[in-house]
Amino acid sequence: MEPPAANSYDNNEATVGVVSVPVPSDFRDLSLDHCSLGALSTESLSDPGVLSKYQLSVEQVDRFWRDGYLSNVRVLSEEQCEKILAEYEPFMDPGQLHPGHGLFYEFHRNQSGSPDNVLLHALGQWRISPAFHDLCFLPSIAIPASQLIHESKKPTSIRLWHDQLFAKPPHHGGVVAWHQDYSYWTRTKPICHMTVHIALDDQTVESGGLHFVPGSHRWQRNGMPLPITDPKFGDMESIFSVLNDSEREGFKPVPSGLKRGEASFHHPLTVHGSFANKSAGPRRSTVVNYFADGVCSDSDEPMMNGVPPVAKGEKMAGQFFPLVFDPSCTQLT
Ligand SMILES: O=C(O)CCC(=O)C(=O)O
Repeated sequence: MEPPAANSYDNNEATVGVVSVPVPSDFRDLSLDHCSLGALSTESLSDPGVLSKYQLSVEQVDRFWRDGYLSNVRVLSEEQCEKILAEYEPFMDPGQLHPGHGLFYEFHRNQSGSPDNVLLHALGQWRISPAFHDLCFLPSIAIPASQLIHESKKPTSIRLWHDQLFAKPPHHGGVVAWHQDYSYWTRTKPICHMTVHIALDDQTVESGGLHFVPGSHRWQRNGMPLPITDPKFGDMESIFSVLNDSEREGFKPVPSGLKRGEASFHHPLTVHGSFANKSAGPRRSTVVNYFADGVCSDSDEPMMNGVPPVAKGEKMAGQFFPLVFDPSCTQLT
């Protein structure tokens, strides 16, 4: 077997799930800023020209609701990818802890715990980095998310839930076991959520690109998702322990085929996952998760590390769940 390449993802000692690093008092927590800072774009979500530039077609919206996902939507220019990657690099380097590191909701330098299967996974970079902050408010992402999030297929107000980083190093980048996102989100309801997965490198089967199981957004257990089968994300096959016969038969994953700067949008129940990165290049991506305005808390526990609880039954809102886009204030139909 080829020896794993030495690189910055590998320091298992630096694995921190719950982050408890102090943040300097003069470091600005960007969760206080509920609109674009101009780090990636000057386009405004209320400009009719911007709306028509990014609005999805009826055919794309129908395809999303038929398959449970829509892939290959261009959301970033090459220049925007470069800006994001410049702010991504310090997060991957254990030698230089970012001053805002303590604001991550979670930071796993290697979620699997195995040096042969390395997956950097973090939540909350929007609080720390202007480019990642602005990604959550970017018209090319927020407008399609608003169009796709509600089964009525009508544009709907969206709030930020959280963001995520997924990075796999060359040659020994880890797998992400098949899962439904809402299995991790049952502390909020009803199910009206959206995941936007943004590729910062071309994704191929060899590089561990994202795959979707078409139609699996209909797989439920009495209105609830499938159970979590591997919290460390390392065991691809674990989901089969909870699938019924017809789900096993319908389990036909399709590669997303994302190119750098493209996004896929997927339903919170769509089963997805990715294989190991065996290629010579890194496979870096970032994710923005939204829910529809009106989604409520279903738990009195804190929603994320460092985030105060939202009382059960209360609407999700406030500093950590900003309103990103309200189509009723625009001409989006
Ligand atoms: O990067 C991956 O392969 C997994 C990403 C994922 O789970 C997601 O985008 O929801």
